[in-house]
Amino acid sequence: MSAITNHMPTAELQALDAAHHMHPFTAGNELGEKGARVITRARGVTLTDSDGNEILDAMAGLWCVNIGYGRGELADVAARQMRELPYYNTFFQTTHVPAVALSTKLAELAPRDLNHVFFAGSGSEANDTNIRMVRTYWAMKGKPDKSIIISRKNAYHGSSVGSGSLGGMSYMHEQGGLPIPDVHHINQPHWWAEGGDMSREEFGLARARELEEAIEQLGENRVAAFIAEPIQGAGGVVIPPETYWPEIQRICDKYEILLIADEVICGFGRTGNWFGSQTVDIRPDIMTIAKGLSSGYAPIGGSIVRDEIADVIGSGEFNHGYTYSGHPVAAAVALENLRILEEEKIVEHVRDVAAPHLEKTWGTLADHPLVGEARSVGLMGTIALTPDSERRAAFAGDSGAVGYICRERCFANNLIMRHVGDRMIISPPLVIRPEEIDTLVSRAAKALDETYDEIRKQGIFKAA
Ligand code: PXG
Repeated sequence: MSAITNHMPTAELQALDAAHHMHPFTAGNELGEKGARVITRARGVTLTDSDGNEILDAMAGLWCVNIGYGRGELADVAARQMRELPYYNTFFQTTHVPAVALSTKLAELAPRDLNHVFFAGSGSEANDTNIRMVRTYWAMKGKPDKSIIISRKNAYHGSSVGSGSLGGMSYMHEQGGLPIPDVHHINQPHWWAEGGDMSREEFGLARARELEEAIEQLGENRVAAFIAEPIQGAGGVVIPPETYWPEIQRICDKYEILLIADEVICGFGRTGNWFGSQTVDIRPDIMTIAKGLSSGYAPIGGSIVRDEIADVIGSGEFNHGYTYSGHPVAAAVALENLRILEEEKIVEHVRDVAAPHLEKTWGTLADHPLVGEARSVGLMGTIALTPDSERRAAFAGDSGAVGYICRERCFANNLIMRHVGDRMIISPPLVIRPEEIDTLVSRAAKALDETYDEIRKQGIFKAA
């Protein structure tokens, strides 16, 4: 059976979409005026839209389609599982085969004594679990005052009330009464934008030490945990200086603060190891997972938890869970995804083939007159657009105006690349081949040329 290809004309779909479908992070009036891009099919790293355009998806959907599109094995597994047992829950001392198999597999893949999995339906839900779990852990150890979670500005940890509070996006806090109490944000290790005259190394240490200052100021007896992504994704692929993470680990150890690594983007091969924590060499107490866990073929997330924390939490009843925690179809799909990642050596492909090739070719974009830096780790890439790379200057106009133009030029060249402010970012499917990386980089270069021409024409190629 093939996918549904027979659909209404694009304009009709767009009109109905604008009339009835409320989109995340999209201004409603823009939808009405321009219409949404309708994606109908996908294979490998390539999307097809309702007008038949073939687009290279350099974002892997939303950082999640790690094994690429169109893997029929996952569809087969889902159909088989739906026939066998479409749903059962994992509450009140019940379980089912997919949840058993997936938690066992994750315990095997995760480093050290991260051997226990609490399932959720998404990364947001998993981070909400983490908030309640770390606070409950300390309360059960007789330290109920340890409830503050330290996070970072410009972090993204989800969109629910809890996870959105952990996140450091001020424009999200402005809507809906966030953050919840006892969440504290420190600065991010974003040297390009905020490093001033410091070297990368000095700046990395200075930003890590803000954690120590915050703990001392808030009181060690009040702080439960620190949460961070090994490499910030949605914040603009912020690759921290080498000095940052070792110092953070030292501080967490010294004050016995739990370290939560949000692996929702970095996990499952994105950085060239199974987990981003291995790439930056840290020892988290909890890892948040989602996205690449199922390559986005089914919604599933979770928290992978160390033995000691699971023992403490398990010594009583944790009054927490979701109807779809460990959903059998999603779990079976995730398990099949992990089989493919492992058997086809996709993480090794990232580490040994794709990431070195991307680093070399993506790096050449740094020579473009609009680009200040072009960096990548694994298959996460970032470029800073700037009118003056020497000074690492921002543009004079609104932040993000140039990035938006560049994103539109990417679309016009059949490339999906995101902008975060005036930073362009990529996170392609992990199965991308070297020749596809060449296509990606040459389309990006063309989009940069067109952006450069456009902003000079508009007279906005000016430093702040
Ligand atoms: N943690 C991290 C690090 C994420 O990137 C979440 C948690 C939340 O996961 P769910 O499954 O609840 O969405 C995310 C999600 C973007 C973008 O614009 C990024 C995410 C989601 C939507 C958009 O880059 N990341």
